[in-house]
Amino acid sequence: MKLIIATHNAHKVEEFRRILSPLGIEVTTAQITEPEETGKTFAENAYIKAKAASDETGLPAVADDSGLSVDALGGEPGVYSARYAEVGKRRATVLAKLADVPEERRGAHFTSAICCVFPDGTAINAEGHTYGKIAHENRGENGFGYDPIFVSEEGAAKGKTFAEATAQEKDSVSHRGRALREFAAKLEEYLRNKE
Ligand code: ITT
Repeated sequence: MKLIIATHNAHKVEEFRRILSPLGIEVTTAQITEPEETGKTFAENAYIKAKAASDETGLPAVADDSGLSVDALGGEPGVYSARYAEVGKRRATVLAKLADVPEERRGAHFTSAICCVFPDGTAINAEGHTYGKIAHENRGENGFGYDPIFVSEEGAAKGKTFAEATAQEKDSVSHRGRALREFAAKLEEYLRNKE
């Protein structure tokens, strides 16, 4: 199965390929107009991006809307993760806001909402979460976005920031890994029932 991936974030493309190609799903990029993300939830924004891309290309399209929710900030930056402070200052902004917050109140989680829209309007949705804590400083060189300040509490990545974890360790517990594996199972079922 081949799907257009509706994203302008090259790191997401890399993660989609890493996670989906072993499951038999190929994603290809296309020049797609970036729609305004007016949704109030990750799921709404994922649908907006996938629908716009499917309408524009006439092909099945899949999108991810994701973000970091910090407990001590009432869930911020959440759906505004990509627009929280200026480029290059987002992690520093979170670290500064948590400067006086003790270890036990530094909890946070990532969410990834996946939506795939087909030209006939059918939509398949999946969502994944992963839990951890906000570090006191940036750690690690891998990954992207908030990865260097997110210390995982789960599985193979436990105790490491997502930027210290290997790609395989991150994917095994990450919000996007979980959402994409759920999506792959739903897609397989949808295609089987269509036959
Ligand atoms: P598209 O909308 O084009 O897909 P985007 O980067 O703008 O790209 P989002 O609107 O979904 O995507 O914003 C998600 C932001 O949340 C992203 O830019 C990162 O800052 C952060 N984020 C999401 N997943 C992440 C991950 O796995 N590791 C680190 N940061 C992540």
